[in-house]
Amino acid sequence: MCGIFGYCNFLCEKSRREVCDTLLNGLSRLEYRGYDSAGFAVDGDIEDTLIIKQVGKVAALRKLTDDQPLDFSKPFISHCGMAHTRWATHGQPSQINSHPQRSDDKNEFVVVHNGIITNYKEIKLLLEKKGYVFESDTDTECVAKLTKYVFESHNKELNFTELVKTVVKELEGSYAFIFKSTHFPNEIVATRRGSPLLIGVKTQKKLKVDFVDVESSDNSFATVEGQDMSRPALNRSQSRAFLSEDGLPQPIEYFLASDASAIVEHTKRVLYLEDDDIAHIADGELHIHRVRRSKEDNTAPTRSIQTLEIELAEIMKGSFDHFMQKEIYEQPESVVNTMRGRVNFENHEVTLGGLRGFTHIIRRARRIIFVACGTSYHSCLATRSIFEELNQIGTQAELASDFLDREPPIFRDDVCVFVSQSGETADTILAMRYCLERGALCVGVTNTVGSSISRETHCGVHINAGPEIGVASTKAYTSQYIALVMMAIQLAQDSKSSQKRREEIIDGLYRLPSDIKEVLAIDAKLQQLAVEQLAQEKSLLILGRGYQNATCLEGALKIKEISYIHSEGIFAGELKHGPLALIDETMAVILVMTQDKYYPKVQSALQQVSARSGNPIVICNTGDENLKNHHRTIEVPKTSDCLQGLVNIIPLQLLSYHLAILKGVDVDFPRNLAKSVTVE
Ligand code: UD2
Ligand code: GLU
Ligand code: MG
Repeated sequence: MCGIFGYCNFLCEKSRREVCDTLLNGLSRLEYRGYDSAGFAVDGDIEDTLIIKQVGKVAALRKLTDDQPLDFSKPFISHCGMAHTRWATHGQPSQINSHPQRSDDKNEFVVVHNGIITNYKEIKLLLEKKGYVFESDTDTECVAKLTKYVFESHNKELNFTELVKTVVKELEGSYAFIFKSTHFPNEIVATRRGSPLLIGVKTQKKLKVDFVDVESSDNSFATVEGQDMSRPALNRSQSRAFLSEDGLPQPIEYFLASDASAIVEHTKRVLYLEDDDIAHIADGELHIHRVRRSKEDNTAPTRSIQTLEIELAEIMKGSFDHFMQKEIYEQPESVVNTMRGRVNFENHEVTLGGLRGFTHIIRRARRIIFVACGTSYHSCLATRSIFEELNQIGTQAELASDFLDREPPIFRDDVCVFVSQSGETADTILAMRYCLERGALCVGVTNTVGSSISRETHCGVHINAGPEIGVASTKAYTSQYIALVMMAIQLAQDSKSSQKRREEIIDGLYRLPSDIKEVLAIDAKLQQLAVEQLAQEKSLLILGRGYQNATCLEGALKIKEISYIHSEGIFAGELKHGPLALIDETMAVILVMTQDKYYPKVQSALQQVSARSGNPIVICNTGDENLKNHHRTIEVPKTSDCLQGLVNIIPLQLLSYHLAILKGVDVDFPRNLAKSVTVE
């Protein structure tokens, strides 16, 4: 989730204008990551901190900045500023929820944050008891306020590093942070766990060494006689990289960012922070400490300063060629983000905060009606049967456009679930309004906090997959699927009879990240399959049954939307009723045949296809020797039947990607399609 940028100049004079421009340009570089609001903090005129922030684009923030009554020519010999693009997870996109977040109205401590603090409610409660008044709905604000609280409860005697260390020890979740404080002018502390953060270094002269020592907490705060405890003893030997030849401090600039795309235009010398590193920049020096000093801490004793050889365009996508590929590969993490703070794997419970207060109504529903378009519709199909099984409520899945055409009867005791990555899909919004008018309970499942669907539904679930840039949806599909499975489990939570089944599914969810990784590991084989066998095809059928019907439709959609090869997902049960006529030795077929209760029936589909000289590629579970010996196979790990579709879709996503590359398609921007379909 979204972007962080920080800029520190030491002994090299910059005007306020230059500082603001550097911060705003840094944010522009991070725009591609997706965001809903932006803001930054710089020094004011009298030992204070200015915060400028608002909802919307970086260009609008630039304009807002220009409109401030500030002396932009004011020079700063040394200065630390920080900036943020926000993708809301806690609280709507609004000016007050934008970052930087602050400790109090004097901006004593300000912080920018990427990620989610899962225990923020407990911290907030504690601070409220101590008299702190919160102004935003973000999880981040509690971090700013906790910092002030810790500082004051230690009689303001902690140095900045120790302070942040004490604060982050209390935090759970994932984060990258930059802290700035009026108590520590011209200093910045940055730390991370789970979210990326790197630091670029720019000097005129060469650095003495190309690494920074990780300082152990033993000696870095040793009390030097006669010296104030509140400042770390300067330990020259430990920041030897930043001294010039003559041993004197030299002019230096630091750039902190979520990824190298925002840094590379300034410097190619970068240092990547590791989880639990605390970076302190002060007096032109960068010091790195660890949050916890533990004997098991086996991170390296130094952080090397590397030279980026790559070009901007490459960095944006990390080591990936396209956003779609990056997003496919992100799935082991994005599925965890969807479950984070919601699934308790130990006591096998699911708690979707967004449905709190509504579960009893949903349980009493006459029908559950899913309404969605495209890939989102497939996530509904994939999970419909687990809803029916666990809850014994009639559950139907509707394409929003067809639903609108039909204007079907909708009643007050219906529960309608609207699924959309962007939350702005026009057809789905219209269907939602239609159901709202008829008094049904409307539930949203979306990736975008503050979107129309998120706002207008009665309740819902944010899938928290992080921004998806590639037009062909991949990680949003798996996260929507999981959100719906979690919902089905939560609704059934009181039923004793389904307890074993729920536990089995939750255990499957636990293994999911490693299952997905296992499939990603056969990517080279899939690429080869695309090159040698599938790229030449005019048409490709994908067959399956039961839970895998959705996989077939979604796999075929991926292939047609980005490789432009005609592809159809076919319910294997329907084969005899028509599609079988297409099968001969030239027709390309992929058969999804993982082991569940439908396996024998899919086996008969395989026989029907083989009997017409078809030679399908079979997606099967690892170790299915019988299939392996007689067919071309793609092997995937076995999981709970109702989750198998999450694993099975991955090879089809990868195949569609490779086919698109072979066809020379601009993968992230396929012709005729838009990411967010906001017209009917
Ligand atoms: C909420 C916070 C999350 C974290 C967590 C801690 C937000 C956006 N989420 O997550 O940041 O603090 O609590 O427990 O602040 N909703 C709709 N329609 C939709 C999607 C969501 O009405 O399509 C509502 C939902 O009913 C809830 C709110 O939006 O009232 C937040 O939904 P969520 O899924 O982000 O909720 P949760 O509890 O996982
Ligand atoms: N959880 C924070 C918020 O919602 C940060 C989100 C982000 O990574 O942009 O404000
Ligand atoms: Mg879409």
